[in-house]
Amino acid sequence: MAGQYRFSFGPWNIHSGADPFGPPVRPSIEFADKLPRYKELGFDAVQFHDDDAVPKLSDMSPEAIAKEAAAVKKMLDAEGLVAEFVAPRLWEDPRGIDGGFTSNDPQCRAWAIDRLKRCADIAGALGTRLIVLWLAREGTYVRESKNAIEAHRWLVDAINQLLEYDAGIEIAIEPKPNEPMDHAYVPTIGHALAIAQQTVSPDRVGGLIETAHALLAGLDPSDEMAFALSMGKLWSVHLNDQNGLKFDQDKSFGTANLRGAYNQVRVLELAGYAGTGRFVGLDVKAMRTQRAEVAHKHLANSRAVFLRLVEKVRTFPKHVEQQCLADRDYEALEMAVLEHLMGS
Ligand code: 3MF
Ligand code: MG
Repeated sequence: MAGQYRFSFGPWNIHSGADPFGPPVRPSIEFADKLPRYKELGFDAVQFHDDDAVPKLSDMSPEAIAKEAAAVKKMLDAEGLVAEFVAPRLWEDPRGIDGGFTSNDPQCRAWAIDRLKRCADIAGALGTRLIVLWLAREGTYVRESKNAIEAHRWLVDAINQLLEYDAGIEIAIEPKPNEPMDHAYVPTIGHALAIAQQTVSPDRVGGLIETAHALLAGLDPSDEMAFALSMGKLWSVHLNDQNGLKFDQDKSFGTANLRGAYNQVRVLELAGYAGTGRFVGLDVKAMRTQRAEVAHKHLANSRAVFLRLVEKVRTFPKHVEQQCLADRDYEALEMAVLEHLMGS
């Protein structure tokens, strides 16, 4: 069973527990020391921000960046790991303070597009063709501060420039409705895939859906996934969980809403996602209260819950489902699902 799905996470998912109200509570761990953890925890692929791979890329030439990324590829090879994707971390640079692609400052917009190209170079050196765009600060706190119509066109233009720069690249947009911004410009997968259609190469622009982001938008993550899957455009997922409408919690998969988690696994099963070769990414964070010695359990637990739910989806009695649908008895269907999940 585990062999059919392949799992990934990013180095930021093993972290020292700082939050906006307090400092780190666990020692920080070097990237190289995180790598051996992947296989131990049952994972095959690493998700990268561009500066996870090349920390000082802002001060380096394109050639030096590609060389350093090639050295990281060797570290992956040594651990039997692959890179799943690279995402440009525009939101920590001073030039990304007001977004980047949608900044009012043309110099910041030019910088953001240039950084996208370096990100593609890093992806090439790491052996992946997937770029993920989480558009963190592409939005506003104050609606009057940007021309939102123009901003959406700038976004399409930036994506086009990347598609034209590297013909091998695929882009998965990771929508999120808010945080850090009050409102973000691409809040849902519907927005992301509409943007995709406006680009010069719609077939090379798809989506990554994060459970918590869909919930923060007031939507059902499994239906968001189904929307992308119906178009062959779900190119990764960030499974996690979220307890209501608040800050992005990145809780372990299934911990707040086990049935919601079951439904996400169900759509992936319905789509034959395991056979597509795409990864199941887990964007989960250890709680700040977790001691350093056990601050990796959230990853193994999330993967274990996922695989248990695959079992549950595969063993749900098909004849019961068919009978309930034929009778239009959805109360009976719902009870059958709950009984199945509760193990009776
Ligand atoms: C923010 C996120 C991000 C993205 C990551 C890769 C830090 O809510 O989910 O995690 O997933 O930047 O795109
Ligand atoms: Mg994410």
